[in-house]
Amino acid sequence: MKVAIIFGSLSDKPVMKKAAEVLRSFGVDFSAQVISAHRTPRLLRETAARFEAEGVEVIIAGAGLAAHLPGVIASLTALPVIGVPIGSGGLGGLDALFSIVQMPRPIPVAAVGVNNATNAAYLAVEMLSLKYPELKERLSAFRNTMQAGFVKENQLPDDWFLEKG
Ligand code: RP5
Repeated sequence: MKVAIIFGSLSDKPVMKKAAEVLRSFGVDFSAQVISAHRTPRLLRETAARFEAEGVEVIIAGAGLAAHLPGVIASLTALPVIGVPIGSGGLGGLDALFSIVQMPRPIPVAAVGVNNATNAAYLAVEMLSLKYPELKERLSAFRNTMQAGFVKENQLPDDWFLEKG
């Protein structure tokens, strides 16, 4: 199983490293590369072909501003692409969100929330768990632990409405 993480600039790294952390916690192999649709278009084309040759199964692509990287790589391969809108620039990521979520048919890009590279990785894990039973088990164990932790940490005392603050 393999995920390729790409992002448009080194300035996206603080957001995109969250995807790497989640994939690593699930033991999913991944590669990471800075590549730009408008600054390195030829390299992007070659990279899409290489991903297919290497057996990459899901691509996570982060970009800010006009954010065409996820859509362009989606046009160059039939591998599923999860786009992460990055909140760089004056519009706080709304520009990137719209670019990614409004992909014209028939080239879809799955979109997560602005800067939510964490969810992009969880979605990639869910996709891969359809094929890899051991990953499905890890995901199920993670969900059970998360749920139990949530219940434990979110108990309301009887007099919760009398507390100050
Ligand atoms: C996009 O433009 C990148 O994904 C980044 O979010 C944004 C700004 O890039 P830099 O000018 O910081 O390289 O291509």
